[in-house]
Amino acid sequence: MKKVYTCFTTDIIHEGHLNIIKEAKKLGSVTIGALSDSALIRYNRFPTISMEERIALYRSLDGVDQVVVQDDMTYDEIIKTFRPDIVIHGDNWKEGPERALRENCLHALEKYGGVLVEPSYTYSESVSKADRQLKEKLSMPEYRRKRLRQLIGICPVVKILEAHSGLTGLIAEKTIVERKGKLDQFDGMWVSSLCDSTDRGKPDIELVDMTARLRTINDILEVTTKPIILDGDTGGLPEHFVYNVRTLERIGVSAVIIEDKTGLKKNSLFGTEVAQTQDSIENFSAKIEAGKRAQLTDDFMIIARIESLILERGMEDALKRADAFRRAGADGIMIHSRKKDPAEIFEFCDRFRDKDSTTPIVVVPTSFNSVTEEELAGHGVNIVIYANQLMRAAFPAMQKTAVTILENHRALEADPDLMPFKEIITLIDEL
Ligand code: SPV
Ligand code: MG
Repeated sequence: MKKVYTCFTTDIIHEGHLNIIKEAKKLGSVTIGALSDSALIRYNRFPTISMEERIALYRSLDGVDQVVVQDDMTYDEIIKTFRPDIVIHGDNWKEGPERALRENCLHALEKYGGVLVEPSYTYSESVSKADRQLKEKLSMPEYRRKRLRQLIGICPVVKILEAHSGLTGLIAEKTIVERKGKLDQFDGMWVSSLCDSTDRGKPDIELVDMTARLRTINDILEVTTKPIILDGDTGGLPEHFVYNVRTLERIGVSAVIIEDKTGLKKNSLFGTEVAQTQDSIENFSAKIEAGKRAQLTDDFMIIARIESLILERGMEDALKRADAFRRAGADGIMIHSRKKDPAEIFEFCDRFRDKDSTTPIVVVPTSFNSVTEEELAGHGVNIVIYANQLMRAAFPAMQKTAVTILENHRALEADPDLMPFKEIITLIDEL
């Protein structure tokens, strides 16, 4: 009896999976690899059921002889240990970033003469419906909201990209790259006050009110499934903040980050060039406490952002505040800096981690952008937010196009820089 192996990355079994098992069964005894959570979220989507439930689900299928765990999305390790005679996979992985996994699999099989069999991928109404149902489930508030905490538990570093519209949300949701033979994608979205304001042509001074911010969030919620972190500015009055916590929690936002400033807030990247007032430890702690009391689920996170380094109040002040805000109930600490060199961020993280090994640390490497996610994780950082790069990419591109059309009295010269609309709309799901 030949050993036939396939890897499943799904929470829902549809016709396509059953077809793979049917084809596999014709060739020998069938083993299914259940991809681990950490590999699954980089490769595909966040699981809606646990690893144990996925294993039980695959085991219950007719024709399956055994289920094993595949720890990594690449195949070399599992192939080396399990030595299947045949690996079976739908032919859809011949295209796009998944090609790298196929090559890795072929290479591992080649070493001992194993064979890859690739039946045609099943494209059908029921397969696409199952896919839509899974996405729908992932986008529901009760699933989406808790996902940030789950990701912190699974990933060495959670990667968040700024989104300020449905379209930028789709970019954060769907962009997948192949790097060093593995696939990678963002884990969630940051709704930045700077970009949400800029997109409306307004300054980042808490002028765009919560009603407008909620409209942006809703546009993103409508078309995505990944978790959202809201930049909540100062959180406003504690009496208002508590209502906003409830609203955000209800609609499925995972976290709000509020910064310890008061009065007229200006963007942190201005630093001390503009007048900005830091809130007192007592006031800001009281705001965090009020927010935590208002919260009804265990999922939602209120993250305290410390502006001491931005405002040049020193490391000791930053650490003292981190300790106080944590004691007030903050679920995480964001430390911000506008230095090019990440040294002060590293020092803060190391010293904070000496005393507290668990509270999540969040950073926004806009100024200290040469630092890698791996380096930050090495200093205990849990969440990295790319806070404004999409907006900064779009603005000069749009401006250049406007200039080119004006200069030429026609659009032809701008065309080489433009994406055909046909390509843009491939990002947009149709029902
Ligand atoms: C934002 O994105 O609005 C932020 C981060 O608050 S920063 O602009 O770096 O202050
Ligand atoms: Mg902001």
